[in-house]
Amino acid sequence: KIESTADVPMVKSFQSPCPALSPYLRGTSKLSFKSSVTLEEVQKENPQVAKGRYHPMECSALQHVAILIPHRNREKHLLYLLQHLHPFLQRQQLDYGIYVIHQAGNTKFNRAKLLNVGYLEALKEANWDCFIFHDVDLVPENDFNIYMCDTQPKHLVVGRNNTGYRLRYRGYFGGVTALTRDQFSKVNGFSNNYWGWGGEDDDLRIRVEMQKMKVVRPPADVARYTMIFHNRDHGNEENRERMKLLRQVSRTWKTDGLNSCSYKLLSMEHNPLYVNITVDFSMQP
Ligand code: UD2
Ligand code: MN
Repeated sequence: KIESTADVPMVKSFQSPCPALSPYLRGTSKLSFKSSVTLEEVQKENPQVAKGRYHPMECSALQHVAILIPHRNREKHLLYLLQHLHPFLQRQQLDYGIYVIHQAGNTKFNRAKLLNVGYLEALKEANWDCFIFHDVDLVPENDFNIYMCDTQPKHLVVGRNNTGYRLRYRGYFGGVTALTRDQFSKVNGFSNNYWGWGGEDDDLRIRVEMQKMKVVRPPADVARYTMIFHNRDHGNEENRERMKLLRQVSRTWKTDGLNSCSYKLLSMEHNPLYVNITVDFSMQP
């Protein structure tokens, strides 16, 4: 009988935490998009990814990060993004999972509500620390733009190619943002009431500021993205209600958000490179 186990490590396979800055980072890379790329090719390039998830072998990652991508009818953009994002996140030594939240049917697109669904569903299968809310058409150019959460909500897009890499306006919070599980739940997530293009990102910023949190951004030379060219999608026409909605946030945020997000989950498929969540919002007003 062993009297004392004090000197015996409890877990044999204990790994030390990954370094604060990954040794695999390269800085800026020249992005190229090959229109002939196929899902099979991207899968072959990423044999270490299974069911959309990856974790470093050499150390224990500092955060568990879920990447949430709202999607409908942008298959090619999704392929380009997966092709670039998987190696990018692996160079950052993250424990991550990619979720694509697909809106079924032809009802008006609702980016914010899709992201609420992604948050709620992803937390049902893993204990994520950090959520990255990510447009399908934005590809990060510099891997020093770290996909981890901060002590404050983080906006990862300072600039992009088609706007001269400059911040579009003060308070701009669109494109790609990173909030911890607690930061996002504190603001009750996104509003569910923005149908069509625009406003939902400003609404989230207002929620963040109302909780006395402050948006932080990486340096401009790091927070750079290429937006794959596109026109406005059918079913995502400009939301003319958005200014009105934005004036009401202080009255509505408590009852409109994660706690009121109703949807019909049609399927949840674990593909090799991402988890695909398909939802139906058509019964919504
Ligand atoms: C800007 C913001 C975006 C959002 C939007 C207003 C930037 C870089 N991005 O994007 O975050 O606030 O304005 O709503 O400032 N989508 C589909 N299928 C569709 C429609 C949209 O998949 O039919 C998804 C897709 O992930 C896309 C995102 O929604 O990237 C935003 O839509 P967009 O790219 O048409 O809007 P954009 O570029 O003006
Ligand atoms: Mn876009």
